[in-house]
Amino acid sequence: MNNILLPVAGFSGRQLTGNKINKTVRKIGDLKTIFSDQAAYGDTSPDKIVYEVESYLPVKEGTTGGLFFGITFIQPGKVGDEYFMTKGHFHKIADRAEFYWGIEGEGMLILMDKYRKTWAEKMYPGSLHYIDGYTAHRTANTGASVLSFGACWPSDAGHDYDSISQRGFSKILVQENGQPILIDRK
Ligand code: M6P
Ligand code: ZN
Repeated sequence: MNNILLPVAGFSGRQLTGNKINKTVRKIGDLKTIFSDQAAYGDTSPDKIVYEVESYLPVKEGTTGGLFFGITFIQPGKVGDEYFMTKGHFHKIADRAEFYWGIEGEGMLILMDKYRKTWAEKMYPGSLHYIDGYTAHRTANTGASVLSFGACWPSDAGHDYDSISQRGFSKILVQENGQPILIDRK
C-alpha cells in the first residue's frame, strides 16, 4: 500500500489546500482603472478587500499542455452603481479557453469578444460556463453574500490585463432599480 499517495492538493468545502496553492488578494486600491465611477472609487477605502483567488498551480506557468485550477471569492459590494468584480482579462495566448462554474452566491460572468461585443451569463451554484478563446472574461458579485466560483484554464494561457485596464469592457454591469443590467460604458 505504500506506493499509494495522497493527492498534493485538495478542495475541502470552499477552500483549496496543499503546498502548491497560490493566494492573491485584490483590494480597492489595486483596482484603480477597473471601476468606471472614479468619484465613488475615490470615496471607497483602498484597504477594502474586493476579491481573493486561490489557485492550484501543479506545473510551471507557461507549460504547454498543463492545467491550472482556481477558486475566486468576490465580496458583496459596489463602487457607485457598479458591482464588485474581478479585473478581467484576455489570455496572453489568445486562443486559450477556460471553464468557470458557480459554487456559492450569485453573480454574472461578463464576456467580451475581440470585436468588443459584450454580453453576460448568470452565475449561481452549479452554473457552468465555457469561455471560448479570444474572449475577455470578468465576474461580478450581484448578491448580498460572497460569490465563489471555480475555474480551470491551460497553464500556458497567461493573463493579458493591459487592454482591459486601458479600454475596459465596452459595457459595465450596474444595479438599476435593484436589478443588474449591462449598459454602455461612457
Ligand atoms: C479565475 C481565473 C484566474 C483569474 C481569477 C481572477 O480564477 O480566471 O486565472 O486570475 O479568476 O480574475 P482576474 O485575474 O481577471 O482578476
Ligand atoms: Zn482566464
